Amino acid sequence: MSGDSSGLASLYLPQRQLICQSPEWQDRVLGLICYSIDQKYVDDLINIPCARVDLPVLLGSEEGACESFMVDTPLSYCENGAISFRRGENILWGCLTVDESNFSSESCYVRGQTPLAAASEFLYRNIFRLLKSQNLPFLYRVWNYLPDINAESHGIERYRQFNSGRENAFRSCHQPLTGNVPAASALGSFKGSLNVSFLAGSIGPVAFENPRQISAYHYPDKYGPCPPLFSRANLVRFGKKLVLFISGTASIVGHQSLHENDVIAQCRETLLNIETIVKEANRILKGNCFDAAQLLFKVYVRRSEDASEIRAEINRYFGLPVQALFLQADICRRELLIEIEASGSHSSIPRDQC
Ligand code: 3EB
Repeated sequence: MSGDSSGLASLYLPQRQLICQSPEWQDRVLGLICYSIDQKYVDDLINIPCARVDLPVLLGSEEGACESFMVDTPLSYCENGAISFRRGENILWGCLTVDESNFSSESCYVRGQTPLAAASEFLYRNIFRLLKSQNLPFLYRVWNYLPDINAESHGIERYRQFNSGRENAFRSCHQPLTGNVPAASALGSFKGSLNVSFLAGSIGPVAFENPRQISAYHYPDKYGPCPPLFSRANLVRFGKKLVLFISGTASIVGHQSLHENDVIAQCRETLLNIETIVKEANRILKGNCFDAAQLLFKVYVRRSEDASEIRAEINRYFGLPVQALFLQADICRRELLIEIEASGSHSSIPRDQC
């Protein structure tokens, strides 16, 4: 999505570039997701919501990096409880962290919830409450980072605990549980707290699915008692642009993980899933609005030593060097070694071409 002069644009920046941004940039940035960024680079970011996520940046110059979300409309900054956010007339970007240890009380256990499930429910309830009060009800895209995602506690994997807390919040806030659910990514971090960033707005998104995969919200219960609530992708109209958000995508066909222990085969399967989602977007829009090779990618790699081979495979697959940020993270199924998210934008005018 980089380089756009209008609408919503996303851009990756190495941490050292954060200190030399113009006042105009500071006025136009909705929010930042900062990966392994040194405190000194965020100290000067005043009134810019900034999610700090402890995932190592790979293949760069061994320094932190961030994703910045830019708009061309006036913004205001606010804090509401645990949430820091910036909003324009039709768009809002926010982030919050929640400390699980605040949810270890008797009352959670009485409700049959683990601390992580209770913290996840609290967090999502706060997001939905904010969106309602801001009159920007549609949640477009969520980035979920939780420590030790594959670890088991209280007899259940932590990712599954997160899923049950998320589902409770969706239910109690009267959100749909299928169909128009947000696009999302969910990754395991190595330290820190449960950390969620989100983009929301006033215009309803068009969520859609990947024909090669069962919708995550219909996964069978062998993957846990509550399914993950996200759509494979969505399309959002913003200003003159149409923005495509592709959720975290992995080597899953139907509901099954494929190519255990083969990171390159997993990478190819993931890219085929992404290409299929892009084709689906173009089919819905009745035009070749999006080209997979031109998207902005974020590549989560379980084993840092796989990163350069993965980068070579992605560039080979598309036949050109793509824009991508590589991060080390745990993926939500133990056998998965890679997850890739992507986004892009398209000038939505003239309407008849799209
Ligand atoms: C998958 O396809 C891989 O729980 O929000 C990808 C994106 C995944 C989002 C989530 C999980 C989530 O099931 C995992």
